[in-house]
Amino acid sequence: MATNKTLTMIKPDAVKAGSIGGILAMINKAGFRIVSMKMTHLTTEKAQEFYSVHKERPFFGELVEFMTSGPIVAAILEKDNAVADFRTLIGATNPADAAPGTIRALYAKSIGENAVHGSDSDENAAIEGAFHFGGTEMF
Ligand code: 3AN
Repeated sequence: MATNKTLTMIKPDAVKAGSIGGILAMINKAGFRIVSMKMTHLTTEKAQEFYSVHKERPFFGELVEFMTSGPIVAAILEKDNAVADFRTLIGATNPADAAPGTIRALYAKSIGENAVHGSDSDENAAIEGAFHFGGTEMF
């Protein structure tokens, strides 16, 4: 059964562009409840750990450099069918392919700097939620 939680990060490009408010408004309007949230700045070690599944990919170094280039906003979102519905809301990885009206279509610059992260499975949503939040930070 689909879990009702997913993990998002508003990435350094979108934070730098002043898009935190616009993106959070879209998230709320789409029916997600923000249950945990923080602004943080990933270290190289933490970014490598978060994206370890991609460590053999040619873009891994670039991805880690980008994700540590400035602060991010991490949040756990709750909604029925959260993982799939949030992937629909953010759009395709490459903003050039993202459906009109999606967060990446509106806010992302490129496949590498694509404004937001969304968990790709219920299992990863749980792992990624625990990566960013613990104890009293989780509701
Ligand atoms: P998504 O974020 O849509 O789940 P993944 O999991 O394939 O996409 O990729 C994780 C992250 O790696 C992307 N959000 C993006 O920042 C980066 N990335 C993916 N593909 C590329 C690429 N071809 N070149 C540069 N960065 C990439």
